[in-house]
Amino acid sequence: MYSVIVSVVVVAILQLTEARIGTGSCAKPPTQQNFNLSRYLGQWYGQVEYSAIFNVGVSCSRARYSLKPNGHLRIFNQGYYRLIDQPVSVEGEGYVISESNPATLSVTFFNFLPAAPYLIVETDYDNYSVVYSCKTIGFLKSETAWVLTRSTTGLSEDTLHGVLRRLESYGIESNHFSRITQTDCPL
Ligand SMILES: *[C@@H]1O[C@H](CO)[C@@H](O)[C@H](O)[C@H]1NC(C)=O
Ligand SMILES: CC(=O)N[C@H]1CO[C@H](CO)[C@@H](O)[C@@H]1O
Repeated sequence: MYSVIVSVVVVAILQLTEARIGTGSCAKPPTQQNFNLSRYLGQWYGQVEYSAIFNVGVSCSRARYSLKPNGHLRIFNQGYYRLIDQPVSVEGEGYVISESNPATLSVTFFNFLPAAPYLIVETDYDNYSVVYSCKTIGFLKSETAWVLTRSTTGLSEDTLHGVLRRLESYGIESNHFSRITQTDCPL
């Protein structure tokens, strides 16, 4: 029971710290055309992330996507918390809300936490993916975004800049991104 409470608290903190809290409305980026969930499955590594107000020193962020028997997406996120010198992992579930919009998922990590939209803005499946998640709570918004890559090396600087410029044009500010360390990962 104690460990359950600890992980719930850690996840709640993760959710708060991994998002930027701001005011105004969420960006409305386009999503990947003809999104194919099967091609999206497998291992991804975070290259950059919309950083939180608090820098809690997460490195080695990675996500593994697989299919559940019910057709929903199983999301397994891992990272390493330098601050507490501990690996942290959290499992969530996502599903496509409407088949007419296959790259828009609803994702939840614990039953008591509200589900958040999860938009796959663009992906080529083999190299990179851009994810945007934003939820408004009254006049506040909680917003986060990642560039995920299939390799720990990540995209080249030029390609990454191209991606961040496109995000900027959708109102997702590139100066809010910070780099995720993917070396010396004790996971
Ligand atoms: C999605 O990708 C899988 C695996 O590459 C492929 O077998 C399937 O035909 C694709 N589905 C569509 C609708 O393109
Ligand atoms: C632009 C780019 O890096 N493309 C690579 C994407 O991944 C495939 C499969 O690993 C490579 O063949 C491409 O060169």
